[in-house]
Amino acid sequence: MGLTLTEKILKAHLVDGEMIKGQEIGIKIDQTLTQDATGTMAYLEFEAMGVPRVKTERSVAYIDHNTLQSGFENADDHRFIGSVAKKHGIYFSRPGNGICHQVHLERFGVPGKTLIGSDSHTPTGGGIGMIAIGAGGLDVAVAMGGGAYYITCPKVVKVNLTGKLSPWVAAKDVILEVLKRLSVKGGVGKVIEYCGEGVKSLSVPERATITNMGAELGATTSIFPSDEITREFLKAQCREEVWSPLAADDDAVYDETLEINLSELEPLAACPHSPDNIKGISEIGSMKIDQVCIGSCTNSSLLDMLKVAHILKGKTVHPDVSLSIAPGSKQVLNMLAENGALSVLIDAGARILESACGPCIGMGQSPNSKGISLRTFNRNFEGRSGTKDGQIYLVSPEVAAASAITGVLTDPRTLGDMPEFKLPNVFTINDNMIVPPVDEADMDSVEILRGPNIKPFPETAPLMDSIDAPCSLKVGDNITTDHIMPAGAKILPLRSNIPAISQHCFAVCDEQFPTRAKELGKSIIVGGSNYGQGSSREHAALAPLYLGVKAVLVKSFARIHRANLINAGILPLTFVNEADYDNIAQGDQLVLADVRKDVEAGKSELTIVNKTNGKEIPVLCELSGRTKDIMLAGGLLDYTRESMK
Ligand code: MIC
Ligand code: SF4
Repeated sequence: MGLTLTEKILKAHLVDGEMIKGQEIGIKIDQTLTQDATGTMAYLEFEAMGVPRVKTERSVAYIDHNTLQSGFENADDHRFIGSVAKKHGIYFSRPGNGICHQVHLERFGVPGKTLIGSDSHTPTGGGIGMIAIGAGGLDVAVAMGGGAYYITCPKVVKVNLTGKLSPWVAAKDVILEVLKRLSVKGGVGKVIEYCGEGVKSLSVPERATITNMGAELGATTSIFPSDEITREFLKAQCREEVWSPLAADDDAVYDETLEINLSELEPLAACPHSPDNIKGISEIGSMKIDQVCIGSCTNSSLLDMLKVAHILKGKTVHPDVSLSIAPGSKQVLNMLAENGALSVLIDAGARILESACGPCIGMGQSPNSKGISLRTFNRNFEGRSGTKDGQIYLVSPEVAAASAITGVLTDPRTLGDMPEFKLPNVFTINDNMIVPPVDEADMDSVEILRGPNIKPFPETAPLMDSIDAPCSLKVGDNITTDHIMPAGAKILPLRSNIPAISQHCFAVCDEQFPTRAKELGKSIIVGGSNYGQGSSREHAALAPLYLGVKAVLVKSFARIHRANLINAGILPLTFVNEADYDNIAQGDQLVLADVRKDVEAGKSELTIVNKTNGKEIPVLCELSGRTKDIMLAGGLLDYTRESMK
């Protein structure tokens, strides 16, 4: 029986377990990446492990998220990360060099290799045939130390692409179509593998847009084959030597198949407030807009920018619209400057931002009250833009640019003929903003620069014998990590200070939560389905840990967040009968008697007694041998320390 590309790469990296779908497997990690909003914590964790040099083939630390320096905190974090990187064998991509996923694709990614990153959009690397997975910072720290990374052996979904995109229909519309069909939880436990004739018509940046936003499906990752188009891209990056051809076997067996005829797609938008709330641009109609933001790791490649420049050429941004553009990397920005496209953007009235995440993570450019903002990004969760009642629509760069001129949502197919946009034969390459680490022999000469805002990892404790605690918060379905631990310019500088950032935990849902939880001392959170979707930020587990949360009981979890809870020593539980969700109210006193003994014994069905209403609620506690030991130890850091003894 033939293998899928996913299975081939996973098999070649398997170090623990068996390739049986649904079971936990450990894989060897070749490359890691971090960004600054998760990086400080990840490197504190790495330091706590006491491993002197990273054991990966390549580890890179990027500064791209917290680039607004309105106080000393972010700049201190940048310096800290830079010094740790230099000492411990990690390449350091300086602020201004670009968004981690864009730069990694350009300068470091290698087909067939495994990559984990402390950012949920790490699957961007699947655009060149990598198995690239988003993970919590602690998992990345362990991988840097040479440890395996554990995932549930995934199902593989084949997306068979046929036909060719019509003019002005974009790669973004492909992934929006997949989101429309599968929803934000449709990818959980699965890898999305793109195949078929249609693949040949998509360039690497287009493929990367699709794999990037596959994160919004909840998928483990997404992947394209590595073919001649991949080779051309790597050659143009002067890295042809890392290329190898990779594809699924002809007789590979998939768990599910999705057929997409590219020729039939039309321009789409994800409407507020979810990436799977998809409608056609023509269906929404010519709605008046207030803002357009172009950029983010989804759509900031040179190809995207050239399309935008073509549409804006000789035009002026509509008087009622603010247009901002953040090219994805120094390379992209530099090439736009060299070929004159930058001047076109400036001339049209675009506000050019530095090559960083910027508005995507609420670092500036929050829209006006109730403002309608078209963004080429990947997430439109409520409040993420920094404006609570902002209405964010996720669209392609083509729709964004066309609408910026007209002031209303505009179908780019009205623009007339589309020229052929080509990638250059050679990109402008200058890696002068990537600092290599010092040699191992010199590492003692590097001083680690710690700012006063950098506080240690919160205290952990082994799993309690019994948990007798109130429900401190009850929330509904599809709670995102942006609800649990909001980002934005005000809160992000606290990412390296868990006591301080915890004061903002769940601020979007209930401002009283942090005070209440702290006063209660220990408590349990109850939620609906797909709890913890979105970002990989482990702060969404570390803040509850600091506030005394001992267990989270929900209808279902998103993958990375569940792993982060376990890593933080918080028990993840799911309802056996979803209807029991209604049998718990906020404030009820819940008891999990003898939980430690039961977990130790490998019991997966436990009972919670709701002392307030007398109901007995069966819950699932599904832990494997390894995750069980992590829970018992009080989290991954303690477990790793113990196993290194
Ligand atoms: C995001 O897009 O939500 C982020 C900010 O990149 C996060 C990481 C973080 O919260 O630091 C992610 O996607 O993992
Ligand atoms: Fe940065 Fe936005 Fe991409 Fe997250 S989704 S890495 S914030 S650009």
